[in-house]
Formats: sequence, structure tokens, C-alpha cells
Amino acid sequence: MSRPAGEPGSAVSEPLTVRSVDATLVAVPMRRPLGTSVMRVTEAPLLLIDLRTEEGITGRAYLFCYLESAGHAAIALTRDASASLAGTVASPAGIRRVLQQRSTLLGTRGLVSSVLAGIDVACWDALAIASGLPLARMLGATLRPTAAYNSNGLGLSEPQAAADEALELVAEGFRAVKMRLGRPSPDDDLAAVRAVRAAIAPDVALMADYNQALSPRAARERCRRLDDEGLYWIEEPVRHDDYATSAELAATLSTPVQIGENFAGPRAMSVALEQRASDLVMPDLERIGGVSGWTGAAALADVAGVEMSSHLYPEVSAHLLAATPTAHWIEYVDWAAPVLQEPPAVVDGYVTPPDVPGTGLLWDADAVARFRRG
Ligand code: SMN
Ligand code: MG
Repeated sequence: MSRPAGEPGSAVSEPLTVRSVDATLVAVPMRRPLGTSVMRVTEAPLLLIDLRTEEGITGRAYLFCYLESAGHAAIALTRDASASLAGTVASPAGIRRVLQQRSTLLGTRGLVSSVLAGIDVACWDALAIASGLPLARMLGATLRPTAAYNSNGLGLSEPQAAADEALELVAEGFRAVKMRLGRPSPDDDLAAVRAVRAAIAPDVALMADYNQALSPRAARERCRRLDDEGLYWIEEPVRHDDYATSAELAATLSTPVQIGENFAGPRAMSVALEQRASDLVMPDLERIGGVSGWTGAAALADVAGVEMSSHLYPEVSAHLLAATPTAHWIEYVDWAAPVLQEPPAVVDGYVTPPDVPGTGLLWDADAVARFRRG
């Protein structure tokens, strides 16, 4: 028996029904190509996800696929998910149940979990749009700003080039930048850190990211040498799942150790926190399990009293960090900006979630057509 809308226990809006989940692959050239310790990244392969509902509302998300080949595989996985979800209620929890069951024998890790996360984000976007609320407010937060660091560029370049680029990145309106480390010679890393640190103002934070380049032995030696060089954090010095060495570094260095972009869901983050594998955490929307995974991770960070930053996805992360009790920094990259109608604005070094229903992700159709690969 249904009750009039507005009374306790009554439904105030009809549930949305999934019609399809569509995926489009684009490869967007990066304004500042990025040389990391493992590979040079010059273009961003992005999977654009559109979750269409019978009610006419479309929720959106994108996945950074690292390799174009992974993007093509993700299209096939999304098509499979779409067939399973068509006609079901658009609910993140319900979708997760259906897709986890479908993927259990295959395994719900890696690219499979990324696709599940992307669909989760798109579903939350659709629900927030249907409610007329920005995602941050849907999650119970206000539209509060988060301090951003400029993570575009600053790859493994010569010291002078790195210093010049760091100044350009600060001039784009930031009070913090991130450089990459992991050159073959520790002396070259040290020279680059010193050049960048000397070039930027003392109150500009300088993060540094090894992208898992070091063996435990090399990490002990190289991080110790960088410990008094004014770094704000040292990110992923060793293999991402070597929590024992990471914990040892966190315990012995004065500079905070940062990990998290490779946490596969909140459970992995809970193990890392339990082992005190880092001083700080920075889950990745795609690997932590979308909005649903993020909220679980944010609760864990809150309980542990650990500051939590984001990895990539500044558009959605701005909403999520607004709702994160221990919110720290938002990683700002402009990699998706060319295919977005409204890229996030950075004002005085902060990113604020936009005051529009949903996440605010809308594709620029002309740009999508131009960069399309599948
Ligand atoms: C990173 C992420 C994605 C591509 C290249 C490098 C890096 C970061 O680990 O944290 O920004
Ligand atoms: Mg990183």
C-alpha cells in the first residue's frame, strides 16, 4: 500500500531504472606529458561511462585506463555489465551485488573492479541528479573547498627544467606541487629536489612520488638522504603492497610516507592502516571502489585518525573530500579537461565541488568525437 508523498515512510521519488551502461574510449593528449619511474605518459586513455535510465536521467563517470589496450578491454566489460543491469533499479548497492556475482568466477580485481567502480560513480551521479543535489550534499556534506596540489607534469627531467616547470605549475594558482622521483642515480633525484625546492617559495608544499621504483634496501638509503630536503611527503617509495617496508620507512623518516593509489578496495586500505604502512593515505576513486568504496575508506581513515587525500579524478574527488572527515589534499590533474564541458576551477589553490545536481561531469561532444578511439 502506498502512502502520500512526504509522510513518514513514504517514497518521495520513484526509483530510477537502468536502461543501459554505455562506454566510449577517448585518448586525450596531455598538456604536460609525464615521465614517471616506470613509463612516460603522453596521453590519457579515458573510458567515458554513461549510465542511462528509463526516466531519461544519465549518470556519468570516467576511468583513467593507463593503457589504451586496457580501455578497449574495459569497453567489453562494460558491455557485459550493461546486459546484466538493463531493467534493474539504479542503486549502487544493488548494482554491486549483481556485478560482483557475475564477476566472482573471473575475479573482481584489476580492470574488472575498475569497471565496477566506474558504474558505481555513474549510478551515484544519476541518483544525485534525480535528487537535484550536488553529490557532496547527497553524501551529507557542504560544498566545502579542499586544498589542491598541481600534479600536472614535473616528471623525471633535468634539475633546471624541473625547477622552471615547478614555477609554472605554482603560477597556475597553486600552493603545492608534486614532482616525480626514481631516476637511476640517487644524486640526480637529490639535485632535482634541491633545484625545485630552491625555486619555489618556502611555503609552497612539495610532494614527491617514486611510483614504487625502489627496492627496500635502496628505499632505506635514498629516502634517508631526502629526509631533510623539505619534502611534504614521499609517495610510494617501494612496491605498493610491501606494507612492511613502507611501515619501516614511515616509522624511521621524519618526512611523512604517503601511499594509497593502489589500495584495491577499503579492505586493502584497512590492512595497510592496521600495519601502519604509511602516515597518510590517498585512495584512487577507480581502485577503491567508486563513491561506495570511497565512503568506506573515509570511515576507516577517520577511525584511524589518518589524513586522506585523493588520487586523480579531481572532478568527483572534490565532492568526496568535502564529505571526508580527515580530508587533506586533492590531487589536481587536468587530463580529462579537454573532453569536459565544465572542468573544475582552481581558486586560490582550492577546488570546490560545483553547485549543480550530480557530480557536474558532462562531456564535450565535439571533443569526444575528435579524441575517440573506441
Ligand atoms: C601517477 C598516476 C597516474 C599516472 C601517472 C602517475 C602518479 C600520481 O602515481 O600519483 O599522480
Ligand atoms: Mg602516485
